[in-house]
Amino acid sequence: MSALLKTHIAGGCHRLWKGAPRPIVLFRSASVAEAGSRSDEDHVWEATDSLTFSGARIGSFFQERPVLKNPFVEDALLRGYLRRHLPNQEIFSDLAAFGERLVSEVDEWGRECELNPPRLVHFDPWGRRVDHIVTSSSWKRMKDLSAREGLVAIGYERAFGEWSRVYQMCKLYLFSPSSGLYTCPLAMTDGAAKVIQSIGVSSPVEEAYRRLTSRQPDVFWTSGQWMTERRGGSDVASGTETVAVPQRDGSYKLHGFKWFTSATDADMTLTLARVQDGSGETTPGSKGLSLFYAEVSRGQDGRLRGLEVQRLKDKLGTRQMPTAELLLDGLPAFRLSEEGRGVASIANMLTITRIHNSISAAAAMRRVLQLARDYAARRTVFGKHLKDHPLHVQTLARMEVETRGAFLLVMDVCRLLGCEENGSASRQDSHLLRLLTPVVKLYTGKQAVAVVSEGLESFGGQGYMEDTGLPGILRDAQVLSIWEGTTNVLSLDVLRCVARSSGMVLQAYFSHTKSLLAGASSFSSLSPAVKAVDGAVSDLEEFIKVASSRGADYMEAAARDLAYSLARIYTGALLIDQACWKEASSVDVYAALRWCEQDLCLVTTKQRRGHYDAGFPTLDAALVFERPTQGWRTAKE
Ligand code: UCC
Repeated sequence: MSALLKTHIAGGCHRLWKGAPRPIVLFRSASVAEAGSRSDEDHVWEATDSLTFSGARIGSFFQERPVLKNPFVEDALLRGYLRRHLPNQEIFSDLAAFGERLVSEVDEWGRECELNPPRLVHFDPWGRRVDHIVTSSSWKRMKDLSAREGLVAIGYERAFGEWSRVYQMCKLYLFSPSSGLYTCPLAMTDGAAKVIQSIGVSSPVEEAYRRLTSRQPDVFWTSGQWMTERRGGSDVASGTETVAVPQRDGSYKLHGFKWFTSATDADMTLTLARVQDGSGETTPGSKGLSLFYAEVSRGQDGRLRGLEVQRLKDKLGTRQMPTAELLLDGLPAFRLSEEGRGVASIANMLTITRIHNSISAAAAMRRVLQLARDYAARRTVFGKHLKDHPLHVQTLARMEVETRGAFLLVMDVCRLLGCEENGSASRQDSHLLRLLTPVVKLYTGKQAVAVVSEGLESFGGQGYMEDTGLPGILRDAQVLSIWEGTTNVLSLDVLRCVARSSGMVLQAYFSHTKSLLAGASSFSSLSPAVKAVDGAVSDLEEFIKVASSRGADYMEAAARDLAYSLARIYTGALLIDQACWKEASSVDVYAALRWCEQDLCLVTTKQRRGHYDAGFPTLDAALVFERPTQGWRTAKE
């Protein structure tokens, strides 16, 4: 044994010596020898300070970290898109300067928000209930920055007409990955301003509107959106228990429990409740819901008026931002909608927050790619930089195609929103906006998780280390497919808007997609992509024809695949259209070709395999809920 150990130690030292730049002098450890606890052959060696792995020295190689560069300057597609649609020097200068500030200052604040998450102080030192949500100084700085940079205001000032939304969302796209999730309160703030605008900017929300859309930090307010209750967040119609008790002055007091309220440090909120009649009864279902406006304020005793913060949520990600359970205990509120029109009235907010969600999804993909790209030029492995390994670059290229597709899809929805708000939208545009809003949200949410996860892998083990800041991108991405409507709920929303419009939204979809393809007919380099999208459009039209005669269950079984097909086909057409632009590069063409290689019309593929036929739900259920066969029972069974 001792002989073996000796050989092993000597061998180990020999390897180190060989690798070290200078000869190493080895000597026997005096302390061990003197203690006499080991035989003479049990040598323990110490090294002189020329050995690089000794004492506090941990070797001389340190991997360079990925460096964040100006995200506007670095983003070829974003710049190309703006040059094509919004070639305005003022906007370019603003975005370039903002990008610089993000790198030099704001990104660090975002990290600080993550490292110093909000906490809830229930009581003051003397035992009085205060329910104070303590946030970091960086979180507060984000609010000032958002006001000054006009991150909500740009959409309402409309200085660039129908392109104002695109400008605003491009700025948010740059901001999002550095914002420490401040984009969440901004999404709801934007949504609340939109709801107020659509209902009419008048008392009692005139002042709120002015504040939500202000560029002055001391005036600017953020809004919450309190929808989810304990029964769940998807089926709002049956899940909402909150009641609104009418007051003599025409206002209401709200009583209920909100289970998820995000960015709960907001100044005001929009929420849903059921108005109680004279005998204390309420109307169940969607028809009983009305929309309310409430300010978050404190009484002279320092307590929140009509509100208690029960606890902060312990979440997988988005920890930078307070999410709370709230007891509404007589919260003073004003009814904004007609009675029973709550869901329809808050729908405008959902449209805006779902678009913000998609922006954050595309932005997360872009951020991880920018870092991975930088890292690929720094990290050497198997004798060369990562960027010189074709397999690594192939993986990044596939992520890039997804990211480009997501960007163009979400920007097109922003374009449509801008047109609608500017009064320049055709009926076709409005139909498209309604259909594509759930589609872009559900599709980009899923893409973000996949691309960001792949992105983390491109950093090897470092991508899994919390203190690199990289895992946080993945944790935060996971929420994008959950809040604001899960993938399945939004797939059903697609069906709902098809039915409510008697198919008009689909007509608009087919018509616009075909018009995008028509512009590409003379580009031979794009012909495989055009052919693929063209074929997928025909398949989808055929699917709709067949499926509409098969009943609601059939359509519901196909809903998710239908939504994915709508996203892939439309995005393919957008990539082709971008590649036809006179200043497009060969890279734009390549991206379009790559995108269109995938199964664009997934719903037809699955239909051909009978996935939506009557027997399949039973088979799926059998697969999911299969019980082990009996036999060899344990004593407890
Ligand atoms: O609150 C949450 C977290 C907050 C954080 C947000 C930050 C995001 C920032 C991202 C950036 C980082 S999570 C809350 C999540 N919950 C939801 O999103 C709700 C999900 N469920 C749905 O979307 C459902 O489809 C419901 C609740 C809308 C279904 O309700 P109903 O009552 O069954 O709806 P109906 O009967 O289908 O529609 C009622 C009315 C109709 O209008 P009318 O009566 O005029 O025909 C519909 O056309 O509402 C209209 N409507 C819509 N309009 C319903 N959905 C929409 C829509 N999407 N767009 C336009």
